[in-house]
Amino acid sequence: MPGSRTVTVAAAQMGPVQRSDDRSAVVARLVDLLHEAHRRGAELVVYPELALTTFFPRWFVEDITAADHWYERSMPNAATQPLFDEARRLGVGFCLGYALLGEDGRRWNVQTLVERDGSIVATYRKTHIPGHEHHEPDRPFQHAERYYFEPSPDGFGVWPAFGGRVGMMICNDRRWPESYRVMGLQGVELILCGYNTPIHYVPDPSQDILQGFHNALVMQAGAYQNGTWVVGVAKGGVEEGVDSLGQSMIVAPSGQIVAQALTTDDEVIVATCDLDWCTRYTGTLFDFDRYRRPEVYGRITSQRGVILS
Ligand code: CDV
Repeated sequence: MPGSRTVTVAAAQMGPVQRSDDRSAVVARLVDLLHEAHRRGAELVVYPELALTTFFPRWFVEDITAADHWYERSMPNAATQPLFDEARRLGVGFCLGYALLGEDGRRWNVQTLVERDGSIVATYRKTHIPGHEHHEPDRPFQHAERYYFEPSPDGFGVWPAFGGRVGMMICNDRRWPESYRVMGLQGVELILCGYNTPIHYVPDPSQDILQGFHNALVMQAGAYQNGTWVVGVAKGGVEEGVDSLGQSMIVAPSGQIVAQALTTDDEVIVATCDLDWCTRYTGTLFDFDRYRRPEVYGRITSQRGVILS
């Protein structure tokens, strides 16, 4: 039976964004997805990681300033203002992933959460940056995120928004249990996560066939073990020759998938998330205060790699 605190959330999956697609064309797609989500009752629309551009870390440039045009200098800006305006007019909030180039020249992979009245709740900077720092010419495509983005020093926050407690993470963050747990320890009820996941994992192609399984595995486990809703949103399909996973999903605190995308294209899925449902898990099996043993978890924060004992 639904509780009193519900939020209807849309995962606005996107198909590919090609290199030649300009911001205004992409923003028009985002507005179309917003309209579809609004028609279906959504109060919050979650877009993918790096939603405004193609996944540009697949190319390496010797001079990083040659990549500056992939980054936003501010948010909102002239290109994204139509999305902000339309969302506020409809009274729908959203979460948008993009690359940010700060005034200090630092580069971040971020998601900005915007409330229904158009106010910015927070901008989260990606914590776990996968891939490589240098050009690897033997790869079929680059994954040079570690060249293009710094890892955030902030960690994972949780903000009061949409009548609940909302956290954010970006793509690779979803594979790490620490991401969810740090938010779980702040009472998170709804985690928003955009992603770009190529099907072909160059360092170990045996994982290719498991991409969908691993995607669901980590988000379902993270949701269940922390008693939270998780919304994972892909940019899928064949983008500049690279086939990427769709399978956007909304996962309940039980770990069950309540909605999942059927295509790898622009597609909206919607679920009404009962935030009070979280306490069924955080108040029982995962009553952290009662059952956790932080005194024996010291290695989690004091150590990075494996130390053989
Ligand atoms: N954009 C990402 O962070 N992608 C990563 C890599 C490893 C493919 C991911 O975890 O999906």
